[in-house]
Amino acid sequence: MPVTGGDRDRVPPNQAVLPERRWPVVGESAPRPDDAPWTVAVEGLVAEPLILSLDTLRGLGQEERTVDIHCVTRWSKLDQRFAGVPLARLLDRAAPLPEARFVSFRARSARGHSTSLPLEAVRALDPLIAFEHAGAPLAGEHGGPVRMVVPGRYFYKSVKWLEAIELLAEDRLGFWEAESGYHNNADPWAEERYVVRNLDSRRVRKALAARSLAGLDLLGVACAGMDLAGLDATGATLRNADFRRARLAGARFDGANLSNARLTDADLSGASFRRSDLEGADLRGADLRGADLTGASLFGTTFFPEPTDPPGGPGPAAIDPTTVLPAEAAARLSDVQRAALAAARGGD
Ligand SMILES: Nc1nc2c(c(=O)[nH]1)N[C@H]1C(S)=C(S)[C@@H](COP(=O)(O)O)O[C@H]1N2
Ligand SMILES: [Mo]
Repeated sequence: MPVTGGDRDRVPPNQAVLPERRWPVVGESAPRPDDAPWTVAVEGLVAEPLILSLDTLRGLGQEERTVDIHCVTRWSKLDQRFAGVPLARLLDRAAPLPEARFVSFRARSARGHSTSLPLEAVRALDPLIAFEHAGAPLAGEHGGPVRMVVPGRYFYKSVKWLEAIELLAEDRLGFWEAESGYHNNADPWAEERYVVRNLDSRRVRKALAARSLAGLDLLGVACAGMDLAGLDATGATLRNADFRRARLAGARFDGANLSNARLTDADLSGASFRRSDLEGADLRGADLRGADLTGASLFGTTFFPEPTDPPGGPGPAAIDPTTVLPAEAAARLSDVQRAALAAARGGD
């Protein structure tokens, strides 16, 4: 999707705008099967706890909002039209107690999915309890009948299938924040994607010197420009790692988690990525000749420049007939990436 000059300022760093008709389903894709009528509760530190049917909730008065959504896996959609009830209206009714400082949003989902925000941020961001998108009821996979839409934060702060809103004195980390190290503040303009663990930097340096990261959990490890040819990173957790321009010829990343890792302009010739997670990873300009991506998860992976890239960025990855990239893996790529891949390989 070409982005005009004015729109570019509306796309946070390292996000790409999806074509209008594409809206990926991220995370859970259906609510918990449950015969009970759908209600939304406001509970915890409030003067007036509420349990509302969806009709009652709608009756509080719906508004339309145009919101830009930004997923942590690097896609954005601008100007999305949602309709629903401003959360502020519900909070006014429930009357949070003075000690309430956080809001936890819980989903009617099998794993009890949740996320949280400081009450102050909720007041500033003015989220919507949404029933409609683009003039139609929200699709079930996108959180219908009712979801949160929180502008100004990565989309993981917007729970699908809203069931309860709980006011708390202390924060309670949400599902992705607790399980997957997603950043609790989630500001896309500050790229608050993942929490970088407090690494024991000596241990990391030793592991890198020995070129063995196998099985280690090194969120956000910084390896830009390093010579790590032959690295063994089998089964390592390397989300958000920075391997830009690194020399990684013959490296083994089998079964590793490299989601959102930066591998631009890296030498990955002969490297092995079998069954690795490369979701949201950036491989533009990387040398992938002789690399093996069998069974890799490539949702949102970038190998080729996108029309939305600023000028002067990395070029296309070097992919040739010696690159093993089976059709099942390529099927998860975006249309733009898949077309460029087919062209690079002479149309297969
Ligand atoms: N209940 C529930 N809500 C959720 C999630 C989830 O897994 N379960 N994933 C979050 C994430 S990471 C994103 S990007 C958006 C995705 O919404 P979509 O599937 O409508 O694109 O929902 C958020 N809300
Ligand atoms: Mo997300």
